[in-house]
Amino acid sequence: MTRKLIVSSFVVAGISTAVFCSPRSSEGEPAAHPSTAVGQRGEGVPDFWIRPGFKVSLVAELRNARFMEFDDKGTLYVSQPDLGTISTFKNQGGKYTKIGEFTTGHRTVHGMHFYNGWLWFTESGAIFKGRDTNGDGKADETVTVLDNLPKGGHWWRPIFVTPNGFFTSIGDSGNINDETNTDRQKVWFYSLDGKTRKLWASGLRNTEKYRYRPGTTELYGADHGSDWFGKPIGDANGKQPVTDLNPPCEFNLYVEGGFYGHPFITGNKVPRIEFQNRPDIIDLADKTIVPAWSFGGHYAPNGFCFMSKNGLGTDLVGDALVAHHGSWNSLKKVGYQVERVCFDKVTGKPYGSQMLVGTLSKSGDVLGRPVDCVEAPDGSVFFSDDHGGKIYRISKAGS
Ligand SMILES: [Ca+2]
Ligand SMILES: [Ca+2]
Repeated sequence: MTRKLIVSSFVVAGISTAVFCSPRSSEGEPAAHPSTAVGQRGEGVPDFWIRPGFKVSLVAELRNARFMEFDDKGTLYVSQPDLGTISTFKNQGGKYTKIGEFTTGHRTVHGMHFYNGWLWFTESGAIFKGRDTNGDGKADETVTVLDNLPKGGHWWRPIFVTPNGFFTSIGDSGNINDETNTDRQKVWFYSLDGKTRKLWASGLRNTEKYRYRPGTTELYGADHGSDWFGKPIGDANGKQPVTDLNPPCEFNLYVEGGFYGHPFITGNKVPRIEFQNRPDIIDLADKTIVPAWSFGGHYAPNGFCFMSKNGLGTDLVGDALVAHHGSWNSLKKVGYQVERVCFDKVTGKPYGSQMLVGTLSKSGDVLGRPVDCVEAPDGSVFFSDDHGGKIYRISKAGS
């Protein structure tokens, strides 16, 4: 009984500490499509909500557009996991035209990172790197870096390469499984040849992309919160006041040796009710590193990018743009947006956030499901949409 009371007070504390800069509706969530003036909408862009001062343009169309990456020549790579293909695009007067398929036959292909002439990429159970030596958009050489990795569930997705090795991970095989003694729910740091590795961090649910904050070696990633938080105390399909707002999705700063709570502890050290009777639950909460920034529950943040250029204005340099895929386990559709996380230029920490582009219509229809954000060579930001099969550019209004 005492434990239950403790959990309840943690839940309340978790809700009250969430900070949103955008307007909030009476339900406690920021409005999905605020009835304010909107920014500029280019030709072919649906009825998105766009923050005044910004413009959204359609730059490419392709089915199942998931993660994106630019190389040093301005070639855009887009992974299409259902097709097993990475397609390549070139800028032709602002529109991106497909020039080829960098690789195909890699069903579930997902995260990518271009590093030192090679495009590294993942699929369920394996990591590869390939390179295009004659500029036709097709890989001329592909090397298997790792195979025989665990497959399935939240599969092997992210890759981030540094001079000393690469970060990668695999998430939970389901919702809240205790997979402490497996490769899952952990960030691994491998040597560049894939032969040795060390554990970097643990206690994540599903983080699909890692990047350093510009000018630092601070490793950031967005982690999905778990589902059905309130089920053990009576939330049921269709009536889920606890589950709808809990737990938060997380923007985490993954430090070496850090523990991030999952599956036992959520958000700001709130135990999952299923694990509250573990004798070590308070110790687990004690060692959990809380999110650097909390997103709304069920937003499902996938990819993100940090702004290193001035394309959206000097005040956004150093901020992150996060692509939220949007909810399924919430009665009201939430998420469905590209959100700016503002970083304090003095402390280097997040201090606020705001929706830049909302992808629900005024009547709540899904117009797009953002998957990834990437900074283009000109400093604008592209986001992918695997619902509509589109890639959009966010730029300054009037540009
Ligand atoms: Ca080639
Ligand atoms: Ca966590």
